[in-house]
Amino acid sequence: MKLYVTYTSPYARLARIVVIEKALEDRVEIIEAKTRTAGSPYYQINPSGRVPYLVDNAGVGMEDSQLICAYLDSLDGKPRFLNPLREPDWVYLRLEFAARSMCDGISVWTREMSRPASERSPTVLAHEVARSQRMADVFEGCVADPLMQGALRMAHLILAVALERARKCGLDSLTDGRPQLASWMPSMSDLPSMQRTAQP
Ligand SMILES: N[C@@H](CCC(=O)N[C@@H](CS)C(=O)NCC(=O)O)C(=O)O
Repeated sequence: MKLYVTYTSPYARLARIVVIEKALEDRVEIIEAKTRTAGSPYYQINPSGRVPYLVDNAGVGMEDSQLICAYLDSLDGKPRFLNPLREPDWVYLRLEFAARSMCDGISVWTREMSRPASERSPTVLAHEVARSQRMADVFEGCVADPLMQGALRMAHLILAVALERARKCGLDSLTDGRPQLASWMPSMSDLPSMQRTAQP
Protein backbone atom coordinates (compact mmCIF):
# COMPACT_ATOMS: atom_id res chain seq x y z
CA MET A 1 0.00 0.00 0.00
CA LYS A 2 1.07 3.58 -0.52
CA LEU A 3 0.30 6.37 1.94
CA TYR A 4 0.66 9.89 0.56
CA VAL A 5 1.48 12.49 3.20
CA THR A 6 3.09 15.79 3.89
CA TYR A 7 5.25 15.90 6.99
CA THR A 8 3.50 18.99 8.35
CA SER A 9 -0.10 17.74 8.02
CA PRO A 10 -1.63 16.72 11.37
CA TYR A 11 -4.13 14.52 9.50
CA ALA A 12 -1.39 12.70 7.62
CA ARG A 13 0.43 12.34 10.94
CA LEU A 14 -2.57 10.50 12.40
CA ALA A 15 -2.37 7.97 9.56
CA ARG A 16 1.42 7.65 10.02
CA ILE A 17 0.92 7.04 13.76
CA VAL A 18 -1.64 4.30 13.09
CA VAL A 19 0.76 2.66 10.60
CA ILE A 20 3.34 2.45 13.43
CA GLU A 21 0.87 1.51 16.18
CA LYS A 22 -0.51 -1.33 14.04
CA ALA A 23 2.96 -2.55 12.96
CA LEU A 24 2.21 -1.97 9.29
CA GLU A 25 5.46 -0.29 8.35
CA ASP A 26 6.57 -3.10 6.06
CA ARG A 27 3.22 -3.03 4.25
CA VAL A 28 2.73 0.72 3.84
CA GLU A 29 5.13 2.86 1.85
CA ILE A 30 5.07 6.50 2.95
CA ILE A 31 5.34 8.94 0.05
CA GLU A 32 5.62 12.70 0.31
CA ALA A 33 3.06 14.44 -1.90
CA LYS A 34 3.39 17.89 -3.40
CA THR A 35 0.22 19.67 -2.30
CA ARG A 36 -1.00 23.19 -3.02
CA THR A 37 1.06 23.45 -6.20
CA ALA A 38 -0.47 24.18 -9.59
CA GLY A 39 0.01 21.23 -11.91
CA SER A 40 1.37 18.93 -9.17
CA PRO A 41 1.71 15.34 -10.44
CA TYR A 42 0.02 14.33 -7.17
CA TYR A 43 -3.31 15.55 -8.60
CA GLN A 44 -3.16 12.62 -11.05
CA ILE A 45 -3.08 10.28 -8.03
CA ASN A 46 -5.56 12.09 -5.78
CA PRO A 47 -7.67 14.64 -7.65
CA SER A 48 -8.68 16.38 -4.40
CA GLY A 49 -4.99 17.10 -3.80
CA ARG A 50 -5.35 16.48 -0.06
CA VAL A 51 -3.33 14.29 2.27
CA PRO A 52 -3.48 11.72 3.70
CA TYR A 53 -4.38 9.46 0.79
CA LEU A 54 -4.02 5.70 0.88
CA VAL A 55 -3.77 3.49 -2.19
CA ASP A 56 -4.41 -0.14 -1.31
CA ASN A 57 -2.83 -3.21 -2.88
CA ALA A 58 -5.57 -3.36 -5.50
CA GLY A 59 -4.76 0.21 -6.52
CA VAL A 60 -7.91 1.63 -4.95
CA GLY A 61 -7.47 5.02 -3.31
CA MET A 62 -9.18 6.50 -0.27
CA GLU A 63 -8.86 9.85 1.41
CA ASP A 64 -9.50 11.40 4.82
CA SER A 65 -7.65 10.49 8.01
CA GLN A 66 -10.80 9.20 9.67
CA LEU A 67 -11.43 6.61 6.95
CA ILE A 68 -7.77 5.73 6.43
CA CYS A 69 -7.09 5.24 10.16
CA ALA A 70 -10.20 3.07 10.52
CA TYR A 71 -9.19 1.03 7.46
CA LEU A 72 -5.60 0.51 8.64
CA ASP A 73 -6.85 -0.32 12.13
CA SER A 74 -9.21 -2.97 10.74
CA LEU A 75 -6.68 -4.88 8.62
CA ASP A 76 -5.65 -7.34 11.33
CA GLY A 77 -9.25 -7.99 12.38
CA LYS A 78 -8.48 -6.55 15.84
CA PRO A 79 -9.37 -2.86 15.66
CA ARG A 80 -8.06 -0.91 18.64
CA PHE A 81 -8.95 2.63 17.70
CA LEU A 82 -12.38 2.22 16.19
CA ASN A 83 -14.32 -0.96 16.74
CA PRO A 84 -17.31 -1.19 14.36
CA LEU A 85 -18.68 -4.20 16.27
CA ARG A 86 -19.09 -2.27 19.50
CA GLU A 87 -22.19 -0.23 20.25
CA PRO A 88 -21.49 3.43 19.46
CA ASP A 89 -19.92 4.98 22.53
CA TRP A 90 -21.45 8.44 22.32
CA VAL A 91 -19.58 9.81 25.33
CA TYR A 92 -16.27 8.84 23.76
CA LEU A 93 -17.28 9.91 20.24
CA ARG A 94 -18.24 13.35 21.52
CA LEU A 95 -14.63 13.78 22.68
CA GLU A 96 -13.14 12.44 19.45
CA PHE A 97 -15.14 14.81 17.30
CA ALA A 98 -14.43 17.77 19.58
CA ALA A 99 -10.71 17.00 19.21
CA ARG A 100 -11.15 16.80 15.43
CA SER A 101 -12.90 20.15 15.45
CA MET A 102 -10.03 21.69 17.42
CA CYS A 103 -7.53 20.20 14.95
CA ASP A 104 -9.54 21.60 12.02
CA GLY A 105 -9.39 25.10 13.50
CA ILE A 106 -5.65 24.91 14.07
CA SER A 107 -5.23 23.77 10.47
CA VAL A 108 -7.23 26.75 9.22
CA TRP A 109 -4.91 29.03 11.21
CA THR A 110 -1.74 27.41 9.80
CA ARG A 111 -3.16 27.51 6.26
CA GLU A 112 -3.92 31.20 6.64
CA MET A 113 -0.44 31.86 8.01
CA SER A 114 1.15 30.05 5.06
CA ARG A 115 -0.29 32.70 2.73
CA PRO A 116 1.69 35.86 1.93
CA ALA A 117 1.23 38.34 4.82
CA SER A 118 -0.75 40.73 2.60
CA GLU A 119 -3.31 38.00 1.81
CA ARG A 120 -3.95 36.85 5.39
CA SER A 121 -7.25 37.62 7.03
CA PRO A 122 -6.82 39.03 10.55
CA THR A 123 -10.47 38.13 11.15
CA VAL A 124 -9.92 34.47 10.31
CA LEU A 125 -6.73 34.34 12.37
CA ALA A 126 -8.37 35.92 15.42
CA HIS A 127 -11.38 33.62 15.07
CA GLU A 128 -9.16 30.53 15.06
CA VAL A 129 -7.00 31.73 17.96
CA ALA A 130 -10.14 32.24 20.04
CA ARG A 131 -11.52 28.83 19.00
CA SER A 132 -8.26 27.08 19.94
CA GLN A 133 -8.35 28.69 23.40
CA ARG A 134 -11.95 27.68 23.99
CA MET A 135 -11.29 24.12 22.87
CA ALA A 136 -8.15 23.88 25.01
CA ASP A 137 -10.34 24.92 27.96
CA VAL A 138 -12.83 22.17 27.07
CA PHE A 139 -10.08 19.54 27.11
CA GLU A 140 -8.52 20.99 30.25
CA GLY A 141 -11.86 20.16 31.84
CA CYS A 142 -12.09 16.58 30.57
CA VAL A 143 -8.59 15.26 29.93
CA ALA A 144 -8.52 13.70 33.41
CA ASP A 145 -11.67 11.76 32.48
CA PRO A 146 -11.01 7.98 32.42
CA LEU A 147 -11.84 7.98 28.68
CA MET A 148 -8.91 10.29 27.97
CA GLN A 149 -6.62 8.40 30.35
CA GLY A 150 -7.40 4.83 29.34
CA ALA A 151 -6.29 2.75 26.35
CA LEU A 152 -5.10 4.76 23.38
CA ARG A 153 -7.89 5.78 21.02
CA MET A 154 -8.27 8.24 18.16
CA ALA A 155 -9.43 11.04 20.48
CA HIS A 156 -6.09 10.87 22.30
CA LEU A 157 -4.09 10.89 19.07
CA ILE A 158 -6.08 13.74 17.54
CA LEU A 159 -5.85 15.94 20.64
CA ALA A 160 -2.12 15.30 21.06
CA VAL A 161 -1.37 15.92 17.38
CA ALA A 162 -3.46 19.12 17.45
CA LEU A 163 -1.70 20.45 20.56
CA GLU A 164 1.74 19.69 19.13
CA ARG A 165 0.80 21.28 15.80
CA ALA A 166 -0.42 24.45 17.55
CA ARG A 167 2.84 24.76 19.47
CA LYS A 168 5.09 23.87 16.55
CA CYS A 169 3.47 26.26 14.09
CA GLY A 170 3.52 29.15 16.56
CA LEU A 171 -0.19 29.47 17.24
CA ASP A 172 0.19 28.92 21.00
CA SER A 173 1.44 26.52 23.61
CA LEU A 174 -2.08 25.54 24.61
CA THR A 175 -0.89 23.48 27.59
CA ASP A 176 0.53 26.61 29.29
CA GLY A 177 -1.64 27.57 32.24
CA ARG A 178 -3.67 24.37 31.82
CA PRO A 179 -2.23 21.95 34.38
CA GLN A 180 -4.36 18.95 33.40
CA LEU A 181 -3.40 19.18 29.74
CA ALA A 182 0.22 19.86 30.69
CA SER A 183 0.41 16.71 32.79
CA TRP A 184 -1.44 14.57 30.19
CA MET A 185 0.63 15.65 27.19
CA PRO A 186 3.98 13.98 28.05
CA SER A 187 2.29 10.55 28.20
CA MET A 188 1.36 11.14 24.56
CA SER A 189 4.48 12.95 23.31
CA ASP A 190 6.64 10.14 24.71
CA LEU A 191 4.92 7.44 22.68
CA PRO A 192 7.35 6.03 20.09
CA SER A 193 4.72 6.52 17.35
CA MET A 194 4.39 10.21 18.31
CA GLN A 195 8.15 10.70 18.55
CA ARG A 196 8.79 9.03 15.22
CA THR A 197 6.22 11.19 13.45
CA ALA A 198 7.06 14.48 15.18
CA GLN A 199 7.49 17.46 12.91
CA PRO A 200 11.21 18.28 12.66
N1 LIG B 1 -10.63 16.00 6.83
C1 LIG B 1 -9.38 15.69 6.17
C2 LIG B 1 -8.51 16.94 6.11
C3 LIG B 1 -7.26 16.75 5.26
C4 LIG B 1 -6.57 18.06 4.99
O1 LIG B 1 -7.14 19.15 5.13
N2 LIG B 1 -5.30 17.98 4.56
C5 LIG B 1 -4.54 19.17 4.22
C6 LIG B 1 -3.18 19.16 4.94
S1 LIG B 1 -3.37 19.45 6.67
C7 LIG B 1 -4.25 19.18 2.72
O2 LIG B 1 -4.03 18.13 2.16
N3 LIG B 1 -4.21 20.37 2.09
C8 LIG B 1 -3.87 20.47 0.71
C9 LIG B 1 -4.95 21.16 -0.09
O3 LIG B 1 -5.96 21.57 0.49
O4 LIG B 1 -4.80 21.26 -1.32
C10 LIG B 1 -8.69 14.53 6.89
O5 LIG B 1 -9.04 14.26 8.06
O6 LIG B 1 -7.83 13.85 6.30
